[in-house]
Amino acid sequence: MAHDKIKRGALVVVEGLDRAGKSSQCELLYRSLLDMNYKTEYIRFPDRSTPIGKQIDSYLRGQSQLGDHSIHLLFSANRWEVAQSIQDDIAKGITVIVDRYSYSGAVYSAAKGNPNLSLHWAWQPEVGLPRPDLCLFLSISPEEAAKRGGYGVERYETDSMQKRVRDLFLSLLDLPHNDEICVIDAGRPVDEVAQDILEPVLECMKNVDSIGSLKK
Ligand code: T5A
Ligand code: NA
Repeated sequence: MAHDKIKRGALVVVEGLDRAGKSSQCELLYRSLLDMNYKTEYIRFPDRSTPIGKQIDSYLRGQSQLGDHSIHLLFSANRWEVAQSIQDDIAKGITVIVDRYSYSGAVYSAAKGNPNLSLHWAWQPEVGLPRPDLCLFLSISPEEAAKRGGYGVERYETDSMQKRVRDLFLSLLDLPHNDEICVIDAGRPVDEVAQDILEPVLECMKNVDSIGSLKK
């Protein structure tokens, strides 16, 4: 008797600007999928718990200094640390929800304005990581973001940096090979945004085939 092949889980990434509500929506999506009896996991980047993650955390808090290229490669290494376990979980049928991924990685570093750190350069260490089946981009206007409270004390939480990050994110969305990106209007109440997210995720979970990797 032939055994049914286990249907693999989906890799679902949630991206967007600071305060767009990524972590809130990841949490809600995670609970909704569990309630529907799907095997699900929720991870986030940076993962501040690993030795590399601790260096990133210290840098973001302004407690240590690192060159733009070095910190960039640490953010990427922090994803490579779990790349295999993401692949393994997906193969076991677990849908993995990821709070920020390679898109944040490339955009934030390129937004620093270092002439030797272009968006193209910033993308290269991401090449080969598991390719998301779906990337939900939570879009929010600067006015809506401002209503959600002031920026904290972490590096990158300044108006000028956020404006450059927004422009670079928008330029990534225009790239033709980024067809897995779904733009969500995140400037609405939490529950409305959550409803809009669930449908494309369930659709994506039905249609997964072999897992790809991020391309140049
Ligand atoms: N970074 C990250 C890099 O430079 N390179 C990388 O490779 C990666 C992965 C830390 C920094 O690191 C940079 C990007 C960041 O600058 P982080 O730890 O993900 O990254 O950042 P956080 O500060 O945790 O997350 P954000 O500020 O981006 O916030 P979220 O997750 O988008 O928003 P959330 O859900 O925490 O909500 C923010 C506030 O808004 C409210 C919430 O209650 C909360 O108070 N809110 C809403 N209010 C009204 N309506 C809604 N719909 C709301 N949704 C949430
Ligand atoms: Na967050």
